[in-house]
Amino acid sequence: MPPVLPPRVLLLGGTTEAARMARALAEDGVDAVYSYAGRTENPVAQPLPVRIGGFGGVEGLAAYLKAEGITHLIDATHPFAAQMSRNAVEACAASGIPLIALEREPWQAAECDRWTHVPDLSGAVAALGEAPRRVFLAIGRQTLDAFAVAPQHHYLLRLVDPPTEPLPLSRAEAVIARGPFTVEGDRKLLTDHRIEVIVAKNAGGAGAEAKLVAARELALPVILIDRPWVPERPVARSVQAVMAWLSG
Ligand code: 3Y8
Ligand code: NAP
Repeated sequence: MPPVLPPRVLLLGGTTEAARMARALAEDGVDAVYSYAGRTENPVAQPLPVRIGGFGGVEGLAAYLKAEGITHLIDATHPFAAQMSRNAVEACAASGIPLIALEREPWQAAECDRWTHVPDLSGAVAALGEAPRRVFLAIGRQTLDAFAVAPQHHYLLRLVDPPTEPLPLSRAEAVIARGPFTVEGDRKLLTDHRIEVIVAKNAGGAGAEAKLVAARELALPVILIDRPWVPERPVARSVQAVMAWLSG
């Protein structure tokens, strides 16, 4: 019987859940690497060795898994990081390496919530309507240009880092802040900027939920963008479930 090698884990991170996963792996002394895409200037430090940057598509990831002797992949990326999740499923299938996704549940509306669910960014633009509105566009930086077709609105943006080039929206102002956010902070942001509607991704999780609770308290409407499709794969809803999978 060949000796069972201890696991060597690649943790695809960039979320609150990934940070919790990193702490559990570090506390258990698991040999693991935390991976960031390199989207932000100063990502939060992690209690694991960190690598930053893309792998170079499916082939690049498969080569990394082999070169680094990875035995398990935990995909704890954001539900909207669909390309990364697709690549991970493909690379692990090609490499015969087990994969699990640590994924948070989508947010569910409460009775009193005024939510409109839309399938994608263009659905969100359409849901805003023609009449000019004061919009909190809480979707980050990467997909702002989808709203350039609706310049009549006043946009409040929240970005992790100061923009390095002009924003694609003429009537926009940006606050620079990194979550997790608080309800009181988001309630103040919404009232100070006289926001009439929020556009957000159905990210789930606690790190971005504050604005939805603040919107509920202020009886503001929310346009919520559905998650993109990701392929079938094993999914865990808790760090403990992933640790059990790892020791299984
Ligand atoms: C680089 C790592 C932790 C992780 C914190 C979570 C919570 C706070 C809320 C709003 C919504 C948004 C955005 C958001 C949140 C957490 C989590 C989450 C939303 C950091 C981080 C990285 C990123 C990338 C960044 C995106 C952007 C999205 C801002 C670190 C802080 C809008 C998503 O400028 C850019 O290029 C930013 C890009 C992808 C979405 C976009 O398309 O612009 N996240 N966010 C990760 C990497 O390099 O691999 O810098 O430390 C992580 C977090 N952001 O450690 O507790 O878990 O979701 N991130 C969304 O959900 O809608 C903000 O403002 O209310
Ligand atoms: P994406 O569109 O799904 O991925 C695009 C490419 O970025 C991937 O193909 C990969 O490049 C690289 N990449 C993505 N995540 C990576 C990671 N964790 N480690 C190494 N490379 C990564 O990704 P995204 O939506 O831009 O998200 C990027 C990061 O931000 C992820 O860590 C995600 O968890 C975090 N995040 C995203 C959002 C969001 O709204 N999208 C919200 C919060 C946090 P190669 O093909 O070259 O390997």
